[in-house]
Amino acid sequence: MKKLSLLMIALLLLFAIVGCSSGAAEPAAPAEEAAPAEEAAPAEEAAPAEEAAAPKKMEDLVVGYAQIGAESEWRTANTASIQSTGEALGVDLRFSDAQQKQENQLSAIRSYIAEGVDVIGFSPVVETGWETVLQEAKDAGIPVIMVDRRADVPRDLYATYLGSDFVVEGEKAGNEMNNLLPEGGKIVELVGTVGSAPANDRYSGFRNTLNDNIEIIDSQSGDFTRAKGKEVMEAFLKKYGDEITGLYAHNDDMAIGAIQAIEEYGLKPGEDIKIVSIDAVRGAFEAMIAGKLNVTVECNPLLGPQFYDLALRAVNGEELPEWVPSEESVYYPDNAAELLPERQY
Ligand code: GZL
Repeated sequence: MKKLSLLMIALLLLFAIVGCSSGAAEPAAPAEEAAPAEEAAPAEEAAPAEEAAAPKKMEDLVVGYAQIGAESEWRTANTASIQSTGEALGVDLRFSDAQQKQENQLSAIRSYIAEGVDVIGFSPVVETGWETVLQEAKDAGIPVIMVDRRADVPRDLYATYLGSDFVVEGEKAGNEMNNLLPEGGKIVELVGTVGSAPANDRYSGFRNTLNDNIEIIDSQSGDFTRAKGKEVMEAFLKKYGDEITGLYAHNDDMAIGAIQAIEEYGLKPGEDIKIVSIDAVRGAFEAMIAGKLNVTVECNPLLGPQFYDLALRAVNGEELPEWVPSEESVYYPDNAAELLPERQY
């Protein structure tokens, strides 16, 4: 009996020990000794800081170019320079012709922003109305280069302006008119596209240097085209006739149109009416050779090489000068025939 009791007690003790351990939450097994910290793996070599992106090469460039239109020989040469240079350099060029309408240039620039091009080039048809779209380009991180004409916008909205000094061109034209009319005279003026930088600046530059004995009796816009230049000159001749002794045209295309009107009226262009114009396109050289134009002040349209050089530098983060002026000269009839064969536009 005694043995039975002892067995019973042992069994009871055994259950007591086992029961505690089964019902109660397992005591957390003594935390495993944390494995001795592994030799902390050396911190991952910090990934090298983002490799600074390699500078883009010319053949990587995606360029959006919003051209004004095809209003003149000068513009045709300017477009050819932008397109042919881009092709030669292997650039991906997206090019648009706005037909001289600002709304078309604005939508072209917005399409380039949406496409995410690397850089935008454009020749603003007029000086105002560009701040909003250029802010959109800046917000998108796309540098903008103004080519040929400049817009009236804050400096932080464009990388640089590549183009002529139109005031100087006008001043050169005024000096040439003084030389052609030393005794003074009455002249008319064919103004470029209203509101455009070349029209505004050639207008004021001309008046900076014109002698007081020369009177500008009328001034109208011919919108830089031959057709409109002829039309306005016909109206001037109808109104003033042979009172007119000189013509200042803001570009050669309007001068060539005016030459046709003067001949149809019965006067001799270059003799009865002295003519000074600007651009120095091939048509002007041909008119000088024919004795119908007295002077043309050069305005260089061959801006393609400089544009792409500046575009690549802007895309690669270089700070560019506010203005990169183009080099220009003045041409006369005496060597026009000799120079014509080498003229590129
Ligand atoms: C000048 C350019 C002018 C030309 C015109 O840089 O913008 O526009 O003088 C052209 O012939 O149409």
